[in-house]
Amino acid sequence: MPRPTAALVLALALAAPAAAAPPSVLKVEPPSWWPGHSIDPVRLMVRGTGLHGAEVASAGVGLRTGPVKVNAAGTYLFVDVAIDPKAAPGPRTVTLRTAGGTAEAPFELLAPLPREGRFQGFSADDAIYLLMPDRFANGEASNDDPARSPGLLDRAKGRYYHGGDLRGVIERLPYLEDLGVTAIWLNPWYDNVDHLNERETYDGKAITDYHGYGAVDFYAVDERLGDLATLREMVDAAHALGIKVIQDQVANHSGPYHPWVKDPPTATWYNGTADKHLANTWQTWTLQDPHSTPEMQRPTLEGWFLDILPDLNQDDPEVARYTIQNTLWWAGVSGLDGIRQDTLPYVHRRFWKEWMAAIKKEYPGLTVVGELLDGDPALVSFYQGGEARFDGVDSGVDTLFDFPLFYALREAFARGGSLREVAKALARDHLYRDASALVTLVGLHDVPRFMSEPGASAAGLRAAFTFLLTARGTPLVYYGDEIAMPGGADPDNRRDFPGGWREDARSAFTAAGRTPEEQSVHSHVRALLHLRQRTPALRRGRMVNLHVADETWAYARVLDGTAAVIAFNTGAANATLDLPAGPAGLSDGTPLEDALRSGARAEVAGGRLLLVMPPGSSAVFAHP
Ligand SMILES: [Ca+2]
Ligand SMILES: [Ca+2]
Ligand SMILES: [Ca+2]
Repeated sequence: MPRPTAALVLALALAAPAAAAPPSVLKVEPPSWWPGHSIDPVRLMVRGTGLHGAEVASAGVGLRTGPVKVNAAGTYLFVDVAIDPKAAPGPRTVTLRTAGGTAEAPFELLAPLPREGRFQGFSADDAIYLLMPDRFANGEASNDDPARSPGLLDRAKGRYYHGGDLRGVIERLPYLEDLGVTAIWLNPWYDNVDHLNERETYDGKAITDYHGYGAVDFYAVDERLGDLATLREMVDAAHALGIKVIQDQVANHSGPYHPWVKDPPTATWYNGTADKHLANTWQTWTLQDPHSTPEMQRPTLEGWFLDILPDLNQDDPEVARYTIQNTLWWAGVSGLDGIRQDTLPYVHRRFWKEWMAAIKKEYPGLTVVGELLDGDPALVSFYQGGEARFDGVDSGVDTLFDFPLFYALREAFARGGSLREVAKALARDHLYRDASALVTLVGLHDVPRFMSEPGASAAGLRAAFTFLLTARGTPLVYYGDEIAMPGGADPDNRRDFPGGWREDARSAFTAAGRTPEEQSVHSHVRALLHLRQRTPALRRGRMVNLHVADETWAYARVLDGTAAVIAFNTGAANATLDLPAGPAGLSDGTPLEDALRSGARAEVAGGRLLLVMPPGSSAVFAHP
């Protein structure tokens, strides 16, 4: 027999079927779920290699799987898993089989957390405290410079990690309880990239994603902040002190380093690719313009933030399902109470409707506040749920941040503008289905601090807090504002809370560690928060204007025959306010006392209430 030629050997090799590589499993999302959940079956997304042609060989007791779908690259597999409502909690293994072999996908059935005291939602009865976990308090030094993500810690640099973490939050919960807040919102705790973010540079230098808004894993807590067990511990510890927890979620985009960017689970996972996509043009007004077209809206809905943040395509049913399950998973594993949703307008309203319906179905009490950073109340109100708007969509979103009011507050109380403009902002309340549900604020992480506004003073900040904590809405206190912390544009507005680090020279968490100015604001905010807690009219009362001028203003909050009268004088001289008592429901002889200034009294006489207001002061006159 002649020896085969080299050419023949090559031809034979090409003809022979290549032995398929064995499959592998790298990640299973969600990693766990619950029997008896409103989402059943749950859809698992398995990331791996060599998943072409995969079938489920076995799924474990109490699980039943549906058809399998694999992406063209063989790197992602989707499969529905129905869970027997009586299935016992515990680990399961979904075994996948291909021509090349088998691979095991770990999965777990969890026992649902007791509902009592969890999934509570928030309302005007609450006061929310926003903190950036990297910047609030450092409870664990061991995660400051982890082996997995070394070299990103530098407290001298505003855009590096500073070491704050969930343990630090747990340790400071008593401080927050004493301050009088009843809910905390943390900037995202998702796992962010473990190296410098070379795509988002400042002054030509790479920075870190210390802020948490660049997720590389939507199912993990960043290793610098803690882990899932610590998160659960934080939620339980907060609940034990009567403090609710609000998670910051981002449905619009992933971080630029998410593994999906190079290897998308489906062909339409993102709107575009890293190489070819629209840039976001921020034209949110086109989204509520009856004369707009889908073409006009596309860059705003599908463009990549800053041209670098990959825009998730919620029109891909797998993306929509992934995001809804992810939201419910975080709630279910932690027992959290509310969600702050980032960049709300940049996602189709019809997705929010679907997302909100899924949340309410499983957790009817849970509430969502959406971020629409705009000063136009017509635009912001368009997104509040409760009624279908002209586009036929009821977003279902519980509430939004009151940015239109925020700008008026900054102008009036920091920059020496007119109080009348604040009253005028409130005059737009009729645009909202429920203005009393709006989350009101004088600061947060995306704007320069109040104290760094031109013209700002501690007295102005105190007056702004008097308004914030006595007016309609659910007030939000940005960490550090209660001690008059200064700070310009991001990241200067995200300075470390003094005393949150063991090596700090002083601790503003204690009265002894505060400067007189810090203490003047802290004691004022604390007094107001506690007053609000014990005075239902300040939380739920009808708001009635008694007098409005440029430098003086008085309104009442009226509820069930009780009333509190709130007054301001931003001028440089004493002001006497002669107010009608009737609209506040106050009758002659009713004694009132300023809850903020001991000894200041007033009495209704002849249907009038006379208040003498010192320069640069605010007062809350209530029944003693
Ligand atoms: Ca730490
Ligand atoms: Ca990380
Ligand atoms: Ca988008």
